[in-house]
Amino acid sequence: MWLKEHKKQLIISALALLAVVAALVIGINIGKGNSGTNPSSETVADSADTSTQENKSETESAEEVSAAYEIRVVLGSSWGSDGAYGGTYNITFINKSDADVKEWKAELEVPEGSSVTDTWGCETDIEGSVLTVTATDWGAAVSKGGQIEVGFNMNTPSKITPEIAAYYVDGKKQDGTALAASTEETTTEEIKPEERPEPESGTPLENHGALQVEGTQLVDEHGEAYQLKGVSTHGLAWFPEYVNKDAFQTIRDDWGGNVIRLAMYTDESGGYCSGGDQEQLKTLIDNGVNYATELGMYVIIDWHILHDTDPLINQGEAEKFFAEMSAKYADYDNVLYEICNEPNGGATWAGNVKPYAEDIIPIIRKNDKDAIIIVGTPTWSQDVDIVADDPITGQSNIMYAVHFYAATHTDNIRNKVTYALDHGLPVFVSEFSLCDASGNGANDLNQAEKWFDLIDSNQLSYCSWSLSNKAETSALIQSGCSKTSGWTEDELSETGKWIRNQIQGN
Ligand code: DCB
Repeated sequence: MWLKEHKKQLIISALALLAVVAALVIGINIGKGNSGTNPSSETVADSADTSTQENKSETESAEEVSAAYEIRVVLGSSWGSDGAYGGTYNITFINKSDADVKEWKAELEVPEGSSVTDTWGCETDIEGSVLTVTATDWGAAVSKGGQIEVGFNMNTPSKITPEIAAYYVDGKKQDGTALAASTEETTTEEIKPEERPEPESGTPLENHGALQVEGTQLVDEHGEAYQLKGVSTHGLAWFPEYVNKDAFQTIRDDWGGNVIRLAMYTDESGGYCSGGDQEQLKTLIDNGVNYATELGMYVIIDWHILHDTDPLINQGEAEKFFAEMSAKYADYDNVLYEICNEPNGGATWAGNVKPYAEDIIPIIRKNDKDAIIIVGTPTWSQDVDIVADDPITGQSNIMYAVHFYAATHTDNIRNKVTYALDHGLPVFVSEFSLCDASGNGANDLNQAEKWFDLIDSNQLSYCSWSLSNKAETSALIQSGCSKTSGWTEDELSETGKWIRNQIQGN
């Protein structure tokens, strides 16, 4: 009985083995048919072979892919509490392959009800619990061996670091995401002062050289994103004493600043076009540029329109002024030009500011081919959204001013900035303070924090109004202090202390 069963099993096994061998032989034959001449088997063989090839190349590229690209999601600073978290998320895409990447996107798992508030270098879309992050503008292309960091601010019901569910490179879904994706969390609180990197040796200018605009980002001579952080003088005619080398050095060495803005009013009393001593004003600018240059700092020459509302009103003087300045400082890598501080009143972008800029920019470019030129925007340099829909074309290294006074300008102006950045407009916060739009009144530090979340997450450059001891909230120096450099913390105003802290990165 047992033997009989055993025999039966043996026969079955033998038959199975035969079947396998037969299948293999057929398989080989089909394979052969591909390279052979039998037309009837060719179609079968072709498709069999193609699918094998496809499978093979898919497996191969999957292996290659997990080594070829790497994506990391890092939660930077986060805020809020149970029920409503906000966080800054940065996504680094590393191209380890030997081909340039034109575009990439990632799908992240997020809790339902999450919403993205700001983005940089990418666009986002949330459907249910899938957040699609599509790299755009300067974030999209990653040359071989290169890497790029894009990011966004997101509100979530709970504190999370999202997992990457899938990612795509040049339209092709990539495998090995689990391998490639890694998440880590850093919080600003965790970085203790003693763990901060040593300040770089050498001056800002020695280390970063001539600046350029790439996409919406200001970058240094090495192509690295670079943030200018510093202060604006008050009106040069009114507070000339702060244009001194020690003052600038205090801003550089004690505050950690790398830029000074020289504000020259055009139409207020003592203004360049309203009876001011033009030679004296130009000497102050020249001194300021030279001190900044000796200290290896960047310096902005600001044509501070305000009372004159429309830059076209003093256009003739502006043409002469910028022709002269750009000829004088053509070889200075650290000089930036701000051509109209704050258009306001009835000055529109299309009718006034843009035509003015299109007149002045070529005048500067004739002498200085590549300096950064900052163009003011309507409504006291707030309407960067309007400009984003109609930017100046055919020019490089152009940025657009956005100014804010935190106690007056809140979400709606921040939304304009986000809109502008999303639409590829490079913005520069060339003037701001923490108080109201008059430069006085109480500071709104809560709003100021919100502004700095936006500024720092987008690496925007900024200059704080104003380096003076005027008895107004925005003055950085206590009104009772007559020192013009080397201020102790006690000699700074509330604004001064807050801004110094901010520039220092605390
Ligand atoms: C800007 C100007 C700047 C002005 C500050 C604060 O103006 F670019 O020149 O500075 O913001 O208002 C102030 C000084 C005062 C000085 C006065 C001369 O702090 O010491 O006496 O300039 O006029 C803005 C910015 C925004 C708005 C309005 C003004 N706004 N503005 O949104 O309404 O009318 O000056």
